[in-house]
Amino acid sequence: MRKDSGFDTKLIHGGQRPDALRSVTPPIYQTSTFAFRNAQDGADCFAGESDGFIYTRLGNPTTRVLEDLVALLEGGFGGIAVASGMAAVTTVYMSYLGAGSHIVSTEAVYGASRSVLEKHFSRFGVEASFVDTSNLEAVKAALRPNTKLLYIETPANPTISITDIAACAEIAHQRGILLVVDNTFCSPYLQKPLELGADIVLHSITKFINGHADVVGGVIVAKTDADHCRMYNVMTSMGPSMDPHQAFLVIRGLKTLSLRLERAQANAQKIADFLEKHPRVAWVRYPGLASHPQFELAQRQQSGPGAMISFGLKGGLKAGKVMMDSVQLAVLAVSLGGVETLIQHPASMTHAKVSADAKLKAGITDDLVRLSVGIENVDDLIADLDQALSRC
Ligand code: LCS
Repeated sequence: MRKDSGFDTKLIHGGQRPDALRSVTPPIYQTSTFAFRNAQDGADCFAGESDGFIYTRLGNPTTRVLEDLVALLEGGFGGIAVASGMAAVTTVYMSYLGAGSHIVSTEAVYGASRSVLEKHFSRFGVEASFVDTSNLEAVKAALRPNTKLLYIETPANPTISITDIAACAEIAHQRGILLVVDNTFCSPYLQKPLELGADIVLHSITKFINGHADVVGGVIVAKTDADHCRMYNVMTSMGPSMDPHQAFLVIRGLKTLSLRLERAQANAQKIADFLEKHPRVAWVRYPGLASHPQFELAQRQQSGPGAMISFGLKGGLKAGKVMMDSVQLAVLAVSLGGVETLIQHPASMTHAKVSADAKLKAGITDDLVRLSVGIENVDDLIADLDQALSRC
């Protein structure tokens, strides 16, 4: 494959390693450990003088294919595959935060990315501020001399608010700190944070990258060798490594990322248009609607609006509950980014552990219903939502 190949060519051929039996798909190296050729080979592997594999917590050939592939798609130095999206988030936190340090994060960040800082990292003396990172003045005002990371999630879960990655990179670099972007909602198909100036990008692989609601996983991609090395060392010491079978499934799911996302976002645009015109719907947040507060930024920063929609009903939470209980095709479940359409209520589900005050401040209102649009026939999805809305 040529270096300047297109995204889809990279998706199909990237990350491949030579295989002795010429296997077209990466074999599953379901082994915990690797035999050394001799004592010197073992010593060389441990000294880093040989690139042979040692032990699966430290690296595995199947997992390496996935790491190399995601790094290629994101345009980074190297990938680090881990057992869940939260393992990716906490590996980044563990690598750069310590007693007396501070992080500035998006106020509407995924619930656990926030609560792990508030409930657990705080026990080790880490401070965190959560601000509306779509407001650059608020970002600048929140930075302190001890701030080590600027961490943004864009679009944010579940408010779909959008943060200017390039502007945040400039702010972070002026202060000599790193910009981390959670790119879960877009995937590298729709957004390339490293090209926009970010230093680290991460994903819950559970979502669009795997895309089939059958694996939980995460990945981190660093722009530089030094940051990759620092986080790899933390990851292998703490041990949230990805299992090779899990990696195999993700590689298989990832191959169709462009096809899945194209279809899902075409469906999402039609559904967002439908919802916006519906008399029972109070508001809709979707980056493909001109009514989105950061519509222009989304057009500049993302190559498409994605497949995530948030909306509220005129009847508030009560009507939202009726709607969630009335859908017959959309599935009432958390998670997102799979081939099936999912509906959920963030205030009582994914963001239940965030305090009521913090939720309100972040715009995670009680009436907010979140839709992850899948690849079904859009007419069937709209008919399903329509019949559910008629009961609200
Ligand atoms: N980052 C974002 C933006 C997420 O949406 C999630 C999970 C994570 C990180 C953590 O990933 P995990 O450990 O679950 O792989 N978001 C979920 C959601 O909205 N519903 O269920 C999980």
